[in-house]
Amino acid sequence: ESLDIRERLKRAVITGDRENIVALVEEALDQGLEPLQVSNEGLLPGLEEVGRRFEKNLVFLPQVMQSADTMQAAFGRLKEVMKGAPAASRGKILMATVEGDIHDIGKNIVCTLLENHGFEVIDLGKNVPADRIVEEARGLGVDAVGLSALMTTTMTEMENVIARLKEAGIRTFTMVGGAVVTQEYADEIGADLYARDAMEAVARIKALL
Ligand code: HCB
Repeated sequence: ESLDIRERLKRAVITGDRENIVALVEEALDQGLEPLQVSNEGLLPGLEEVGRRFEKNLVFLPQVMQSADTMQAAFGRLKEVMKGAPAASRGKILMATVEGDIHDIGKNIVCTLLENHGFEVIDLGKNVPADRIVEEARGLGVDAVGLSALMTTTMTEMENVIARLKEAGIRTFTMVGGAVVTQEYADEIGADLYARDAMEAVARIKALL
């Protein structure tokens, strides 16, 4: 294969080549790419292309799922490599994809990067009811709650969660993100932070805590 490893990673995500993705990730790391480069220059462009093809009806849901699976496998490996975060915690962050939404690839990346920068992350997963988020935020005494939503139909649930946290008198910062979310929307629903991507999430949380 003479193709650049980034291009091969991208293609593997597009075709949903779960079998070979971990080997490709290792090859990229062996070539000296940083884990974030593997993600940002190989894997994510692949998933973006899948998203474009899905919008144009060129690929269908099973293929998107296969690509998503491939991404998750790749991230499983990257996460291992990125381990070794500083021992002292910079703060406790609760993360969740809101109720009704099962998109979690982006949230998982945010979790990994936060951990990598020394934050303690409690990941509640996807499709998490507001009740549970409020309960856990209260019980754990977290510094920030990061919410993720990828659909216009579910981003409104973030507004609900933020309102519920306030009602419950829980003093914590709130962060929102996910493909459809914008700074304007974050302001509108009273979120303290908006992050366009995982890097920005880390930078903004660091600036706040
Ligand atoms: Co899905 N899906 N999907 N999908 N899907 C989208 C999101 C659409 C935009 C595709 C489209 O139609 N154009 C669309 C939503 C349209 C809309 O509302 N505007 C859509 C739809 C409609 C659906 C279904 C309803 C399809 C159906 O069943 N007919 C269904 C919904 C199921 C449900 O949730 N109830 C569905 C299902 C799926 C899967 C399961 C096949 C799969 C998800 C697998 C998984 O996540 N485990 C999937 C995928 C993969 C996508 C696309 C192709 C990619 C999403 C993704 O992972 N992007 C997406 C197309 C697109 O987004 N253009 C499509 C990559 C990540 C890294 O980006 O934005 O999530 P991100 O995260 C970034 C960033 O936003 C930020 O940091 C991350 C890293 O930099 N960030 C945060 C994210 N969360 C944050 C939280 C914070 O607090 C701070 C920062």
